[in-house]
Amino acid sequence: MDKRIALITGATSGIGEATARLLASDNFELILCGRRKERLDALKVELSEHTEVTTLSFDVRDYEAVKSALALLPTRWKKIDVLINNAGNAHGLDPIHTGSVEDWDAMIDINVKGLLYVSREVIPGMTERKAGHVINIGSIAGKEIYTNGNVYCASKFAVDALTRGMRMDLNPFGIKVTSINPGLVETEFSVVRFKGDTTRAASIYKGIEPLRGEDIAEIIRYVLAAPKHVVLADITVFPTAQGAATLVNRA
Ligand code: NDP
Ligand code: 8X3
Repeated sequence: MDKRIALITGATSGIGEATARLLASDNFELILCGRRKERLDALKVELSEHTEVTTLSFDVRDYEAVKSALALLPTRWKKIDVLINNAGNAHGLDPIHTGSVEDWDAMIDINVKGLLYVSREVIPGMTERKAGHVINIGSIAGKEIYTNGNVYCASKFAVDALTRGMRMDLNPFGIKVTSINPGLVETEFSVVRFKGDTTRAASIYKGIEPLRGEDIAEIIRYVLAAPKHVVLADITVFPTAQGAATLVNRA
């Protein structure tokens, strides 16, 4: 069977990086994206032992950069079978009346507009070929709202709406659309949310065994292995210690 081409945004860390590692050993060639070029280069060297890898370094907030990076892909890489919209982060955890406008812009621009920009450049190839699979990484924050989660939750509720909209719009083309909505996954996520405060970041996972990027990668592998007539539409996944966005059973 021909290898499928998967484009992963946010492949420099966490869920995206773990997914790149896992898919490299499956039947996939990889387009790895992120801003940190040195990490992309290192991952390319590592994974090239298993499969063909190319990298694209751009900021998903910059539509012109997204457009030109994808336009400059060599023809053989343009037939993208799987788009994994994973790039995203929370910035801050503040009440609505004191939140930072800069943080709000980052979350809306990266998690919502960035996902749209990449999708706009990749999906037309899929509709033309009448084939493809889009996997959007949402969050439990796109299903439930928690105190001080306000704008991050809004951005992930938007991802949920966009995923459902995509599934409808792309239905005539036989394109699969999946959303995966994790609870607590220990990655660089909380370090970014708390602006480098590693102690506060670690406290989020204290007394529990959180999910790891690898757990989400395994789910992505499973989703991609489904037969042609099967699509896993919407998956929510928690660590066993978590019962809802804010219900965590700590030791
Ligand atoms: P990480 O911080 O470990 O990874 C985030 C990734 O997104 C990095 O590769 C980063 O790459 C990329 N990224 C961030 N901003 C931009 C940007 N402006 N342009 C391009 N790429 C960007 O976090 P996770 O792996 O945990 O997060 C991945 C996804 O999972 C996110 O959408 C997050 O919202 C979601 N999620 C995470 C959960 C968790 O608990 N960790 C739970 C539920 C959902 P670089 O900095 O190199 O650009
Ligand atoms: C990340 C999970 O609970 O921090 O999306 O919002 S949470």
